[in-house]
Amino acid sequence: MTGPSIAPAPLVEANGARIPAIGLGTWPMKGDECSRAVASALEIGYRHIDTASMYGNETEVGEGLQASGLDRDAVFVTTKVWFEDLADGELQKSAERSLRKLGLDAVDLLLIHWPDPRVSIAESVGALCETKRSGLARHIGVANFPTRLVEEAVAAATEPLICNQFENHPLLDQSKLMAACRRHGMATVSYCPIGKGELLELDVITEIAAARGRTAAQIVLRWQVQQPGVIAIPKSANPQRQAENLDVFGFTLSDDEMAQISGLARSDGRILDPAFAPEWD
Ligand code: 1BO
Repeated sequence: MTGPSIAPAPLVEANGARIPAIGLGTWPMKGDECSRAVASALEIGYRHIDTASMYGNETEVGEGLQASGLDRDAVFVTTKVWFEDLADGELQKSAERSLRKLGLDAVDLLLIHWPDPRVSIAESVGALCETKRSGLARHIGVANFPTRLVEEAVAAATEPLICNQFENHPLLDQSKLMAACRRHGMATVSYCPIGKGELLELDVITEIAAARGRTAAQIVLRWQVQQPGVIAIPKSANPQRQAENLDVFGFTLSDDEMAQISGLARSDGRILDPAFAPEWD
């Protein structure tokens, strides 16, 4: 492997962890498309890959990691436990299955993918903490937890929770949830970070992009990572798009541009709201 073509993303510090501010999201990639996407992202300069047991692509993520030839410690790997596996004992088994598929001894970050009201936070977070103590995961955190459940999870945790991963983009106001995570020293990881295609066609975005000679997606990703403690995991299988998505650290948006982009939030901005989702903020 030659050196990366784009400088790796800066690290975000959160409760003892250091996480690259841009990662490759792998949902819903599968099969060869996924292993090739992971390998090309790592070649370009990504050092953070996000998967989940539910995505059905952990084996291919592992193949991409292997193909990169990078040292294990050079790449931050996240996986997640599906909400049907949160009982004590089941959660730990899910983590072990994920490690076998990924071909790793430990993941850098293990997340509860969605809360499940049928399993108490004390039980699921207790089991999650156990995976850290037993060495299956170097760090732990949650995903799709609204503020109320973040507070419960932090109170129940005996190991630091380093992040909450949730849908976050300019069309959805997540300021309350982000503030709660920051109060607890947690990073926030934005999935669907560039929202729907429609966002990239709004005048606010296209005008800033034209003025700065950047793509619309780069403007939105820059808005993400310019906020304290925010990490974004855009998905792309296209090497050129992957490179653009990582190349967002060589310019800064003004306070006015940041405010204009935040001002795009609207009440119907949420993209992903499955039947099993919790009551959102
Ligand atoms: C239902 C899976 C959402 C992305 O993690």
